Amino acid sequence: MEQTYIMIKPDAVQRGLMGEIISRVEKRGLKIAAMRLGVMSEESAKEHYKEHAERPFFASLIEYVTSGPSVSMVVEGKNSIAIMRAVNGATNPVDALPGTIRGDLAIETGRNVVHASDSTESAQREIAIHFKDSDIVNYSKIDEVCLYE
Ligand code: YYY
Ligand code: MG
Repeated sequence: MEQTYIMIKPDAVQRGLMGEIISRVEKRGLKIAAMRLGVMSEESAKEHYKEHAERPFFASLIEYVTSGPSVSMVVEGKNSIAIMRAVNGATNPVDALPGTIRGDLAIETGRNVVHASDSTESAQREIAIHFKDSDIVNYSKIDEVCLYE
């Protein structure tokens, strides 16, 4: 099954939104295969966001995602990468539709509460930054017989 990397960013942890966000992932039918709360190291944050290294917002982005505890998850399911991008909504919450996490819970791009990998390559790269193979749990959930044709 396809895996994607999800981060509940530090602003969402501070605002008490972990449960709300995890609940949306679960209700959609996706499976959490790994999950950890911790303060992301600067090294991991810079590696994670290296595609943006030359952008003007890079320094503030790294400061933000390392500013306090965040939650890292590996989320699994058919088309989980595209589904979680849609669940999160547009990068700028102004453009994010109601019903999406950012469209319901965020105001500004620099405090947009969640991250989700944008492609298969990104997902594999990001999972490898934040998790060891042995952190990822392979298990079945009873609802899979109802979720999948
Ligand atoms: O993948 P996604 O998070 O939706 O957006 P990206 O374009 O990859 O940007 C990563 C991250 O950088 C974004 O979630 C917030 C921050 N950011 C910013 O602070 N200001 C911008 N103009 C663009 C992105
Ligand atoms: Mg991105």
